[in-house]
Amino acid sequence: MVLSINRNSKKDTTIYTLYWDKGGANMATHAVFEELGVSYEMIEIDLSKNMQKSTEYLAINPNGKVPTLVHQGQVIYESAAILMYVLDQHPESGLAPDTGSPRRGVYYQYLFWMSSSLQEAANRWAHPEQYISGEHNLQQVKDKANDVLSHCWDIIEKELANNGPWLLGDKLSGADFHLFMIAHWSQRYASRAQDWTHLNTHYQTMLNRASVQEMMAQEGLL
Ligand SMILES: N[C@@H](CCC(=O)N[C@@H](CS)C(=O)NCC(=O)O)C(=O)O
Repeated sequence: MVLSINRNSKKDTTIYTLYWDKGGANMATHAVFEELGVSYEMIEIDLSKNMQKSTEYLAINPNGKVPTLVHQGQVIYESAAILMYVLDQHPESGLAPDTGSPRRGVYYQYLFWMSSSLQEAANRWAHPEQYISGEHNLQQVKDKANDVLSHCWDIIEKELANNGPWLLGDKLSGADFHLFMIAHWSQRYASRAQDWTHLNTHYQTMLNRASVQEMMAQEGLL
């Protein structure tokens, strides 16, 4: 399915193309497109049909994973990198701290850390078979991932309690969209972000944003 959102705005000199799957790691950038009000098209890569491993898609993203962004002919993969790149095209949005400001460092910190620690643990919990051969020790992989997830939620909970309501304090940023995405996935995990007080408030607040609701409606998640 190809979804085209064309807002015919004068600033839309190029359109973003995002390869996606329902509820995949595309959710954060998709919501950010809505938040920014830019034009974009979404090309569905149905993971249930293994489309991510097709020759055509592997030629675009050799990892065989979604999301992938194409902008001005440039292919970019990795959800956090895509999010940061898109926000750098729209500095007026204020969703990414100014380059060189101390907050920019914290913004990098959270996006890199979520990508390499939180999101990675989420993947290990959801897909333990990707990390170990055979079926005997899958539960051990999940148990360990569960511990890491809970530890990560503890870290974020403390940060939100002391310096919230957003990851960067009083200012919403792209990092909050990435956190929302992983928190949303976690509803089916043993370690759910929603079981931490401030994380749950963050999740519900993000969920109620018009941009997030629109993204979820378009992805068939409501
Ligand atoms: N680190 C990558 C992970 C992307 C990822 O794991 N995507 C999943 C969907 S949420 C996927 O495409 N899985 C298909 C597969 O592994 O075959 C990112 O953040 O972009």
